[in-house]
Amino acid sequence: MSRWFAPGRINLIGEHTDYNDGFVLPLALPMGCATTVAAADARWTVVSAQEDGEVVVTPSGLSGRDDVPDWATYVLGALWLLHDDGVDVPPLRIEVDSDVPVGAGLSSSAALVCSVVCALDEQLGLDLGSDGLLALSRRVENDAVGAPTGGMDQLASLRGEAGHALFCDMRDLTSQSVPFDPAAAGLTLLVADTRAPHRHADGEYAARRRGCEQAAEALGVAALRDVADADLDDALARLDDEELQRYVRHVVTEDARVLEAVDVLRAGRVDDLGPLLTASHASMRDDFQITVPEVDTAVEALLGAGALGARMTGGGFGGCVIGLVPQDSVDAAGDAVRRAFAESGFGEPTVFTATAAAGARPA
Ligand code: GAF
Repeated sequence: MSRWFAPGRINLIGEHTDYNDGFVLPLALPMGCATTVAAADARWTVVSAQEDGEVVVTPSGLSGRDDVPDWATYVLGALWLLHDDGVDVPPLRIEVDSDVPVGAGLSSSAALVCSVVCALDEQLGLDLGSDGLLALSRRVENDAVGAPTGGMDQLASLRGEAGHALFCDMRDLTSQSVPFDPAAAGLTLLVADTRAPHRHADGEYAARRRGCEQAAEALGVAALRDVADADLDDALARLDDEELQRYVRHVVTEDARVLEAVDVLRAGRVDDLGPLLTASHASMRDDFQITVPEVDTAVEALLGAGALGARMTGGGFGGCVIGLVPQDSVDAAGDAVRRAFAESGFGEPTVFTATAAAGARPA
């Protein structure tokens, strides 16, 4: 039997830059998914503490993609891909239990997939290593589930380090831990889960990705990461399409903000992160156009209550907002978000504090 835990994540900064071969700066959360894998007789059974019933797959289902509920594809996907790769996957019972809220932009899916992949790696003696675990986790989401995501979430979940953010170069998939200790600067990372229903999030995500790829092609570069911040105006002048111009401006300036954020954290100037977070939000709202009224309201409320900076985190169209808040303003900031939501007629948000925790580990 093997049992692994893998965390959800918050992205501090660097949104929709991962699939543009760019830079991201996420951190692993204390919350996550624990997966237990044990040998079984004849069949493959998947059980979730958060779902009713069991999903049972017979040998034909291992290659034939039986009709299974959506959540179970995040688990069975790893088995299907290993089977396709020629790995002899023996019958197993897989139990998953997660405390990452679904649809909040905190990567419940990466926590689930990465904990399953790590537990399978140990149980089956696959010895995938760090790069192999990342590659298989990404394939589960991209190929088995069919979500065209960019790999940041799995990297953060697998490689996060307590007390650190993870600076990732999404072109070569290298990562470096960068100290992130807001408490030492008298600050708290506050999270407001807007619980806004994701509106068309999947289709809009795919559309942004396609737009970025079109822009890169029009500019004659492999990916938008190859447009230097200093060349942004030239690049924009070479594009006719107003929408693509906005996408390029977001991605190029966001990559530059990630690099600056890494510099300020390495220099121990956590408070200087604030303006970068707020600028990132403005870019997501005005240029990439992936925010919704709930997240904009939460950001304004946090800033109005004294946050040094605030932004939506994750893929967008709902989900969570993060704020860098002085420790003595934490209660007031939470109250401000709840009040603003009540005044706007939105549902009640959930507000909590977050720290940077370790990535996937045996549980
Ligand atoms: C989602 C995706 F899964 C990530 O790959 C990333 O693109 C993110 O949205 C936006 O930065 O979490």
